Amino acid sequence: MTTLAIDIGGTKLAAAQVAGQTIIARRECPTPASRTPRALQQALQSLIAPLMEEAQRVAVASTGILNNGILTAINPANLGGLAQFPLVGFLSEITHLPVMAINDAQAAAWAEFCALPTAGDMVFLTVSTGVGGGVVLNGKLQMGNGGLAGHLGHTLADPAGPLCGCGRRGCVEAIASGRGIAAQARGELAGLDAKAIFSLAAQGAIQARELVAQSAQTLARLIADVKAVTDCQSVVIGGSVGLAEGYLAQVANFLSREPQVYQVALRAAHYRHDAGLLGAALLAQGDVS
Ligand code: ADP
Ligand code: BMX
Ligand code: ZN
Repeated sequence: MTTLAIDIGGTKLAAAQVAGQTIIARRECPTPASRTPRALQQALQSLIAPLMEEAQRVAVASTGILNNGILTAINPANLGGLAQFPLVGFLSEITHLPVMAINDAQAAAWAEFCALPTAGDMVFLTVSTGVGGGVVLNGKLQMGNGGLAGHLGHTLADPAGPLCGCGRRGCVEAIASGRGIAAQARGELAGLDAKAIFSLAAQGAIQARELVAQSAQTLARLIADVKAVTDCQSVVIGGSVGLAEGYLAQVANFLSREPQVYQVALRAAHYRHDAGLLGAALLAQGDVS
């Protein structure tokens, strides 16, 4: 008996067969960009088909806000313009299994808390297509009344900064995320994605290094704010930008320049790129730690 775990991100869809805390099989494909749900439905259907055997339940970690099984984007640009999708209804229909779904960063926060439950209050931040967050206080994952809790990427970093897809100006996400980094690239870097910009930064390209540093500095300021709000004992970083070589060290360096009261233990996600998948599975299985 396994849990079919699905992670819907702004860049990639991942699915896995999970037994206990172990991933037995895993598949991945790009997230389709379309304002209509059809493309996402088709991509999900073909992604999960080979993993359905023996599945007892479905657990989804998805970018966006999950409320009553409906996926709503706070930043529709991260889902190819798709703003609303009946996620749980669709997956129940095609799998005939019980389906639970929560926000991707909230799910990842739960997995990371379970990996180190003695670490105390914890905040997870994913720096990926967007910037997402999940908060675990007193051993409880905070989801909020309508699923919005932990959306730390949409706190203000710079009132004069770039417009965010959520409608606000200068959100952390608009500056620090993979999409945000790419959108700010100019000249010879224009049109490149964050992965390519990170490679050029590693080769010493000045603008690329500045974009990466600006992201890391923005994240460090967010972490200081998070410490002030939650007094958490640790902050865990995930996502492909967050886990990129050298990124966490830059964040730690910028954070160390803030006053002592804002200092907090920083670590990379124990489950790396699978934290969302595992967190959703653990929540669906009812595992507490
Ligand atoms: P998702 O947002 O779908 O969960 P990821 O966590 O992989 O997916 O984040 C996607 C973002 O990370 C994209 O902006 C991509 O360009 C960037 N990215 C992917 N790999 C790397 C890498 N090795 N270094 C830096 N950025 C990366
Ligand atoms: C956005 C928002 C969050 C999500 C975060 C990280 C949407 C579609 N998503 O802030 O709900 O947790 O991105 O998502 O509004 P990812 O795609 O980068 O993993
Ligand atoms: Zn925003």
